[in-house]
Amino acid sequence: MLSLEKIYEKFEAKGDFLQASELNSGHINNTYLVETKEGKPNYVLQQINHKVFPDIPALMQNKILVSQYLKNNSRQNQVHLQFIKAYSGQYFYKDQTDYYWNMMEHIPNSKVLEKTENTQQAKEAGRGFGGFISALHNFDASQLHEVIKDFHKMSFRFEEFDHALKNAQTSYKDNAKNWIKQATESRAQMHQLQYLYEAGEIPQRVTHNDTKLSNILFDNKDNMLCVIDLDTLMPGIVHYDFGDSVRTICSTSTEDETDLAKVQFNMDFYQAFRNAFLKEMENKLSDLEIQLLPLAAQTITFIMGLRFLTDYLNGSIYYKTKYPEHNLHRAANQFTLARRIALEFKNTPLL
Ligand code: GN1
Ligand code: MG
Repeated sequence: MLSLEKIYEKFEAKGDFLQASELNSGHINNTYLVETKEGKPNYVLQQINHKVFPDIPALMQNKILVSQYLKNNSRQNQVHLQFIKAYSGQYFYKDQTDYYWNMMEHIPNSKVLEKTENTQQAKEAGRGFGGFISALHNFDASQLHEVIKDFHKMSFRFEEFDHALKNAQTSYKDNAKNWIKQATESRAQMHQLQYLYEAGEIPQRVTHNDTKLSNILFDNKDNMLCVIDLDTLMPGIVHYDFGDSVRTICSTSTEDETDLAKVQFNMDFYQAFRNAFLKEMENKLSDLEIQLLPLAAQTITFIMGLRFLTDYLNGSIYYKTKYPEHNLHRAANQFTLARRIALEFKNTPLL
């Protein structure tokens, strides 16, 4: 494989390479901070996982189209992602081992949060993700490629789970038996959003599809700067994004926490996030869409649990893991959180 320096030099960057260090984020791609001798700008260089994303040129086309649209259609002072062209003229570089790379300017004085620390951050995250979907309200979703087919479709995720369960090693099934039971018991309820979408009750929108807290950049005063990681941008429903945010922003633990007593739901963060999100949406959501927001939080948290569990049963071939039970522990964490969300909203009529 080429060195990171050589890959960096394939792009039309301004500065000379000084050093690169891995940014510790994400379960799928490899991401590096490239510091230049000039120091301004620095860059974020990313190797995209082609086992997960089958058509990377299409993915890059989505990212460029949407980031340019956002630049032309957002309020002033909004920070935007600035992708860098490779000397080939495209926004990606394919190396000799068929790995694809893309690069963007690093946004200075920015930080990423793994866990919400205060309601200001929850509110700013709501402003970020709500503003993102709102700004794309008039963007024609048919221009976008479906980068991962059926990404948040519950019936597809259950098909994958069923298949994994059928072929799993007995020891994996034994270790996971309580969570397999929980997944199976929730099956019907967790399909509700999908059925409403398919029945045309919930409108299609352009969605980000990976709206976790760590996909927002904050400044050092906890103001939101920018939404990042546009890899999974595709047509979807607002519930995917709202739900995925709530699962990370309103949990008192990260998804790697193994002490399930620490996995709690923070209602103050929820209210702050929700209110800011809805304010940005400026009456664009229907009453039914709003009514379904708590179910969305439960459903997307559940689907992450189901995907982690499926990957565990498959022998951990999809997500990066640090130890053999990592995916099982993540599944337990997410199923626990989904249950706590259901309890929090049990008196809220969902439909
Ligand atoms: C993956 O790689 P990362 O962390 O951006 C996954 C998301 C999950 C997330 C769980 C393409 O995102 O769907 O929510 O892990 N992305 C893909 O943290 O599967
Ligand atoms: Mg992602």
